[in-house]
Amino acid sequence: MTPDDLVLVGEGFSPWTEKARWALEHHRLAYRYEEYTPLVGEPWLRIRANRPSGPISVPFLFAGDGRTVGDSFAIAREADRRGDRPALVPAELLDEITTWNERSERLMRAGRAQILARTEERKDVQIESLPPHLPRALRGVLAPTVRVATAYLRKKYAVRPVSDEELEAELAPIRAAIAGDETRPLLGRFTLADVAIATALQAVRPHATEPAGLRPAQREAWARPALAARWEDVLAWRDAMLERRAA
Ligand SMILES: N[C@@H](CCC(=O)N[C@@H](CS)C(=O)NCC(=O)O)C(=O)O
Repeated sequence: MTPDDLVLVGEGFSPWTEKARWALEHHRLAYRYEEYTPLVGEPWLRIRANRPSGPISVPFLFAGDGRTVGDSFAIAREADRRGDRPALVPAELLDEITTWNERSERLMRAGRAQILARTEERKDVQIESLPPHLPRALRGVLAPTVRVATAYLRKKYAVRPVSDEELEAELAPIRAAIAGDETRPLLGRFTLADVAIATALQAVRPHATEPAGLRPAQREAWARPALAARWEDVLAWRDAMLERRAA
């Protein structure tokens, strides 16, 4: 590994991972991506990260110079440090971006609460949650074991259900910032605020194709159709941001 080599460990269905990937790609930083399996992947992640105890989550970035970064916001700042494209977190906007990032965390956490509940209820989502290289018949047999991981994640992240009404309070400032212009960055110029909120809107309704690691039953399980119907303008803004990412 050379000092510039980057390895990102993440979950293909996760908005936090998507946010980190977008930040690295914004700066056109090459990285190797490794898929992480909740619960069973954690001991190996801790060993590699030299963090035997305390909080640890993915996305997690390993750099060839020995740096390790374990939070999507911090990964974006690391991308700013290494890249030379316009900063995602310019110093003069740090406070405002932090506020938007916290809002995105609340949206993503609400999404986690819903997907864990749906995973516990639905066998098709359980099957999709198992490593895809396992034969489908075996995934069918193993499906109920996914509940061990959901119980673990519930405890680890003190998960609580979040109502549609509670989420509307997070969505209203997004609508206000866009002010009817679906291509307008939240702070008037493209920053991590846009990346964080665009990825977090997965908790209202996932984008049609992103994140690519989100499988069909999972995609449906993330969605809140009644809520989404009231926030189509905000979702259209998200789609426009993703088009910009792909361009
Ligand atoms: N604030 C963190 C939150 C990351 C997070 O919650 N990651 C979850 C995604 S569901 C995770 O790692 N879950 C798997 C695990 O904890 O084993 C960030 O921005 O990266």
